[in-house]
Amino acid sequence: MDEHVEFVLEKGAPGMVMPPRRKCRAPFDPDEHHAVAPSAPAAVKAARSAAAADPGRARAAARESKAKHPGALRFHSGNVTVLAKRRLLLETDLRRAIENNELTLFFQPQFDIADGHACGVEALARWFRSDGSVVEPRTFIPLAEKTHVIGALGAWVLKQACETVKVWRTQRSDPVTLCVNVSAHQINKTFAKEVERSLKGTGFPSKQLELEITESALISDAHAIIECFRHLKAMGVRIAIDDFGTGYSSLNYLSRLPVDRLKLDKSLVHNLTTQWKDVAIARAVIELGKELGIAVIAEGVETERQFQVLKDLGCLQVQGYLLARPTSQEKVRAMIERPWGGRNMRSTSKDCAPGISNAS
Ligand code: G
Ligand code: MN
Repeated sequence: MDEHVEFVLEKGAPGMVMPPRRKCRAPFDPDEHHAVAPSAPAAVKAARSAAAADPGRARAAARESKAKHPGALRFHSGNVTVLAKRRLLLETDLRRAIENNELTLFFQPQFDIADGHACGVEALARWFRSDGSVVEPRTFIPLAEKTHVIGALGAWVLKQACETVKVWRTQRSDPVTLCVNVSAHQINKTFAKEVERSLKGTGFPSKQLELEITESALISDAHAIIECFRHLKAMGVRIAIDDFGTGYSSLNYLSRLPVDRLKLDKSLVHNLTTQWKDVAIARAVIELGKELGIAVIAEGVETERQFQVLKDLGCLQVQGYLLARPTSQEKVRAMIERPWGGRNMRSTSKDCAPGISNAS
């Protein structure tokens, strides 16, 4: 057996019994993990003493195991522990970051292809650490999801975004739709109530808020999520399916869920100029949206050629680096007041695409 071993077992794993509490000397949270495998007393003994010697490491290892192998009995080597330890540190930092306002919201505008009118903004969190480094959401969101920090993080993003965007107006002085990403891990019985509280607390109109959930999240726990989103819909909140076209694309939830918008995934958009099959899929999604009365926005539009293909396919809305990168609230607020964010247009009367010199 590895010298640096931790014994971890999710509570309630099949075939295992919990030890009586008084006999369980390992000093970590009993709700979270650890139990005894009666058939392996020696292993348990060794693992327990290792865990008792370094409970922080044991807890981190348990979390690692729980995320990857729920319900399993696992032994961790030192290597895994290094990763788990790093994650534990990051988790502590992330909790502190939320409390200390180290998180900032950036916004990325969305535009109507027909005339460049800004139709929405997507709120995206950035974590600026005190040492000057920036942590991208693709690093800290999965971490937040695994460690339950996601609830606090999601609540912060929603409240902050509503507070910031409520006075923003587009060039036609209509209010801008605010899109906020929601993780499946945030959704529980109280989620709709929490959203309602944020809307009331900030005075943000519910019909201007669009919550984005990924397709894969819908596969994992469709029933609970659909229930919750029905409540949200009844409150007037809009619903979008993020990264559409990459998950299992079970179309069945489109008829069960009150979806307002599909976000065509950036990987599909990326391949539009090289893969005829992806063009066919994009065309099908755009047509499907039209049939169902659901808006379709293409995300991750990076080149003029992609833009042109989308326009030819009848896509009506775009978001991506070609038009604007996610940026600070001051910059994006100025952007949405002008067509195409104020970028130079290579416009003709028929063709109104952004100029190549403007990609930043
Ligand atoms: O999963 P979701 O679609 O919410 O992802 C949004 C992420 O995509 C953000 O991190 C944002 O910075 C990034 N993003 C936005 N526009 C583009 C783009 O044009 N290209 C690429 N590669 N990423 C983009
Ligand atoms: Mn999104």
